[in-house]
Amino acid sequence: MMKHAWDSYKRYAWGSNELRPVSKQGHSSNLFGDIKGATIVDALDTLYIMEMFEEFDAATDWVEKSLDFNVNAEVSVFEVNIRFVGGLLSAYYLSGKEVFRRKAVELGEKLLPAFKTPTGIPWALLNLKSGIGRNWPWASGGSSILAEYGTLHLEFMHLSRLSGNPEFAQKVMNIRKVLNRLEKPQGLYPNYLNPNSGQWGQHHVSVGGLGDSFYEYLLKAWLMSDKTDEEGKKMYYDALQAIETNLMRKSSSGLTYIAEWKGGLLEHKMGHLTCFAGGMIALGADGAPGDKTGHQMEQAAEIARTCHESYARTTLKLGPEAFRFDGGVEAIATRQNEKYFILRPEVIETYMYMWRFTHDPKYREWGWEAVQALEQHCRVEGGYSGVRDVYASSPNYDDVQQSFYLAETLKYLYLLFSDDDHLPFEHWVFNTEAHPLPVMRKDKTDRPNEVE
Ligand code: DMJ
Repeated sequence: MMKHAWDSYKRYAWGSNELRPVSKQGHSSNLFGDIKGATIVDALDTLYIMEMFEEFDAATDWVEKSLDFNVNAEVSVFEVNIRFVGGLLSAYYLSGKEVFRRKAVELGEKLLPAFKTPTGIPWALLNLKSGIGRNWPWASGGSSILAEYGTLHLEFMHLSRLSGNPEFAQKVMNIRKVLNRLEKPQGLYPNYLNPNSGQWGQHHVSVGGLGDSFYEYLLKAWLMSDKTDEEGKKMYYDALQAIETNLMRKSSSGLTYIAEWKGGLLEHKMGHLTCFAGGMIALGADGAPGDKTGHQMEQAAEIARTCHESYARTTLKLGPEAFRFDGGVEAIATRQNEKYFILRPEVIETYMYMWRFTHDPKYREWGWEAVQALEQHCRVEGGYSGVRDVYASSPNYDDVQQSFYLAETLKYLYLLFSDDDHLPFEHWVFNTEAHPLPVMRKDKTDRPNEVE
C-alpha cells in the first residue's frame, strides 16, 4: 500500500504537497503557504521504518536540494510544525542524517515570530518572510485554537535539545503557564483563547477537532521527558477526569462516546478525530493516579469498540467524519456534510495502541477490515483517494491523497502488524502526525534510541 501511494505521488505529483490520485496531478492546500513537498517530508520516517531505503534516499535528496522555507507566504503554524518539523525530526533521529536536523532547526526558527503576542500564546497563521502573524478569521473573537497552540510542545522540546537554543522550550513552557493561571469551567479547557487578553473565547470543548492533540501532548510531554515532567502529567490526568465527568457518555445500547460541550450543553456527536482518544487513554492508563489503570483501559477499549462500530455501520466499511448519538441513531452520521472519509488515521491508531497493550486479536482483525475497505474503495490507479459518502453504494472520490495517509494511516497499520519491539513505547513517543520522537533520557545525547 505504501509503495503504491508513494510511487503514485512520485510519478504524478513529485515536489507538490499532495497528490490528486484520480486526476493524476499535484495538489496544494493553503495550510503550507508556498512550502512544497509535504508528502515527501511526512513520508520520510514511514519509508525508513518500512525499509524502503531506495525511496528514502530519493526523498532525502529532494529535501537536500529542494526543500525551501524562504517563502513569502502565510502558513499554519500547527500544520507546519506537526508535519514538517515533526517529520524532519523523526527522519533525523532514525537515520542520523545531519540535513534533517539542520532543516528542522531552520524551520523552527522561522516559526518563532508566531509567539510575538502579549501573552506568548502563538498566532495560528504566520507569514514566514515578514514574521507577521494573525488568527483564523472564524475563530471566536480573534482567538488562538487549543489544539494548535497546544500541539507544539514535543517538537519544540526537541528543537531546543538539538539546537542548544533554550528559546523553543521556553516558548512552549510559557503556554502552560498562561493556561495554569486561568479558571477552567468544570475543569475543562475551552477550544478558544485570545492571545491578546489571555482570556477564553467561546466555551466550546472538544476532544476532537480544535481540542484533540492538546490533551495528547500533555500526556506525551510527560512520557517523552522520561516521566520527569510532573506538570504535564498532572494537567493530563486532571483534564481526563474532567472529560470523563462532563463529556463521556454511554448510548442506550451501551456504546461509550465522547460528546462535545457548548457552554454547558452537550452535543451528542463524536468526530473521527476524537477516535484517537482510545489510543491516548490506553497509553496513559499505566500511569493513572489512584487505582484507575484498569478503569482507563476499559474506557479505551470501549472507545475503540464505538469507533469500530462507526465503520461497521457504513456501506463502505470506512468511518464517517462525525457520527451521532441522538434522534434514534447510534454511531451513524446523519448530516450529509459529515459522511465523508479522508483517509484519516485515528481509528487505526487506536487499534494499534490497543493491540500493543492487550494483544487481543480483534484489533488486528479490525485493522485488516480497514485494509480491505481501503483497498476496495479508496485505491485507484493513481494512488489512494478519500471518499465523499461512506454510506453510498459505491465510492465518489474526493481526489486527494492526504499526506497524513502516508505519515500516519499506513505507518500505524504497519505497526499494528509488527512485533512490539519495533519502535517500542519505552523509547519512542509519536507526535500527533505519527512521527516518532525519542524519549529524552537525561544521561544520553543526540541519538539515544537508534532503531533497534
Ligand atoms: C493529522 O494531521 C494529525 O493526526 C492531526 O492531529 C489531526 N488531523 C490529521 C489526521 O486526521
